[in-house]
Amino acid sequence: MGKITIYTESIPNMPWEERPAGCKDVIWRYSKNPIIKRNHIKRANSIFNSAVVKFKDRFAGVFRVDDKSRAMNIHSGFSDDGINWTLSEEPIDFIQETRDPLVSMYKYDPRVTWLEDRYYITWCNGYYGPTIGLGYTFDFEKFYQIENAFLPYNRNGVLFPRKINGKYAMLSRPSDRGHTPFGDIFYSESLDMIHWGCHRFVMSAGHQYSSWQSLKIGAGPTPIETSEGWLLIYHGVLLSCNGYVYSFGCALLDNEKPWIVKYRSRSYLLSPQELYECVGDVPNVVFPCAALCDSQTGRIAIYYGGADTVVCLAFGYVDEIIDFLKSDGIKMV
Ligand code: BMA
Repeated sequence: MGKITIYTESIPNMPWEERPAGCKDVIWRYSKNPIIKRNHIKRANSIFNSAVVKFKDRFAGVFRVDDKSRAMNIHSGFSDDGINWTLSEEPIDFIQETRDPLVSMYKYDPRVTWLEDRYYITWCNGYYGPTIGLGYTFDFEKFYQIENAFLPYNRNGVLFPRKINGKYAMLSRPSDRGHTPFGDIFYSESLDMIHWGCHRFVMSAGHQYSSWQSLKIGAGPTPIETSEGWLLIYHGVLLSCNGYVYSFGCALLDNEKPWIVKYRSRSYLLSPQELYECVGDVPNVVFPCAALCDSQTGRIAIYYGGADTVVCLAFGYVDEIIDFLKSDGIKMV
């Protein structure tokens, strides 16, 4: 494969650890996982599925914190190195920029995307059922909430980091009220970040692809643009006799028509195997919500939740992930 170009910024100080000797996997875990334990702040029952971005010459993020009353909310956080985090003790108090006050019964599974001039946050927002909440911040101090993108029920809303064909673009996963036993990824467009339409089917779950993604799938981190297409990391769920198993893999989407899938994983990139992924409030879950990528070296650091309890890190190289997709993955077009 020729050298691929990655259309993101360079983050020379992003967290990194070389592939361990003898490891043949495409991505590998950080040796000091988990980076955030469940009791990292006083009120937390668990801290997991969280989103991290470069912020000035440091890092900032939005973290899923389920508190000791088991309320689900999101908190801001800062870090010098992307590994050691200081999290706000209080949930984010959004300034409402909606037409009238918008009830938010819970918030979870945030994603953060730098787009044009600000950091947008999408999350699963409780509005008479789960849907996609939207907000933004310039500084991770003040946060503004705008209208929900969709009607309930929807989850796993992830923005693309640039307009595509002149429109904001989002992936999401229509679902239902509960622990949805189905789920495919769709694409939607908006001129103003408020009204979303032109919905297009992107990809479905199914045994025909492979078992780890047979029950449902959902977009993970903000897609990473490369000369080969958008690199999308997504989670997939297998229903075993012991319940759901969450792994993650990747896909390549067409640059200008991202509803066209070029390749998708046959084998997963990561599945729950370490203790902190197999044991926790929900066993057997790895759930990615963010990735940092250095365009110069092609290094990627994937932030994922372990067992709905802790925050973890895994590393890899974008060109190796794309090679893996092309050699082991399923060619879709
Ligand atoms: C999904 C979401 C995730 C969670 C996963 C496993 O439906 O609720 O937040 O990590 O289930 O429990």
